[in-house]
Amino acid sequence: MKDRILKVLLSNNDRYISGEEISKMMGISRAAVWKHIKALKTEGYIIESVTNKGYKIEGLPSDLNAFNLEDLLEENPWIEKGLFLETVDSTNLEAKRILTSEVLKSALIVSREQTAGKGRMGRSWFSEYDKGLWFSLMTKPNIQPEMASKITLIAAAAIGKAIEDLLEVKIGIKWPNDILINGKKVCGILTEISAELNCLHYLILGIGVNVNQSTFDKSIEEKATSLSNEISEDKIDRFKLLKLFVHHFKIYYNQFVEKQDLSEVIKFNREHSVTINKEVIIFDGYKEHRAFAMSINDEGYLMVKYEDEEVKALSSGEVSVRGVNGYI
Ligand code: BT5
Repeated sequence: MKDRILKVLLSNNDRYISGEEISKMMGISRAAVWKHIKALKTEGYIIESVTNKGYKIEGLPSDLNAFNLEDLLEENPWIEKGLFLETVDSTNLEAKRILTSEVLKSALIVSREQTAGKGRMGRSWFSEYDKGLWFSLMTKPNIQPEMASKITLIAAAAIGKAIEDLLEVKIGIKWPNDILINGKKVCGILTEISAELNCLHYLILGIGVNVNQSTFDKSIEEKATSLSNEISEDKIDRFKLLKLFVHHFKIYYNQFVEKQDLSEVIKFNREHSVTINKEVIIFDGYKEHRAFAMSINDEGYLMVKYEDEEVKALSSGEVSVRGVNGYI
């Protein structure tokens, strides 16, 4: 009911609409209308109420809301479905759930909060209410499953570029899925797929950006930061960031899926890499190995030289890499 009243207010945002009129439309009492308006106000909607005139909506609660997501979808018809949530366990999990009941080519799920945000390999991702940009983009690219790891590189370039477009900062990419500012993690990417051996059913790209937090959980405070912390600004617009991401992602994604062209993405990853030219520890799921990260090749693989001089190309899907001296 509250959402229906909100819709009425929004579609009449150029005039006052009386409590009487709303109550007739909704088939509820005027007192009930008032109760819902009060609830909307506590959610941050700015609603003016004037005696004998009624209600008029003057402002939305946050930089990121269901309405601007709708605008984004209108500008991007290639995204078939959008979902804006107050809270969810994980936007990646929600994307998977949606796919069990709907046939979709693509979907964008954004939540103000995640109660069980996921990192890679069963790790967790802190996703505080309304402080960050927590979202998943589901697509069904016509590519082989082993190519899916390239989408992580595409996403890293797209979100990295979005951050640099929006703010005066230089980001670093810790190959392949962490975005850093001044050596601290500001964004993580989790790419999940559903596939048969040689057929990809769908891909879910989960991206978490710390935007407006000023403090972090003890367990990550040494290595995590937020955009607002790094540029000393109170409030950074998450919607603008999402919009820029979608813009850059679409360009890179189409280059890759339609022309197998990753050149711009690789260039961006190379230019921003904080992994290259460093001693690293590589975890292959069984054991840790020490190596030297030499370069990122044209396919986006990390070229490393092991201690026994063997040179190998690592795909992001296979290994986890960290620096010898701590996080980077
Ligand atoms: C990642 O994993 O960096 C991928 C994170 C993806 C999160 C997005 S949010 C939307 C979508 N829905 C989800 O459920 N997930 C995706 P990984 O490289 O494994 O890093 C995880 C590690 O980063 C944790 O073990 C912590 O040490 C640290 N960490 C957790 N939360 C953090 C945060 N908010 N900021 C910085 N570091 C964090």
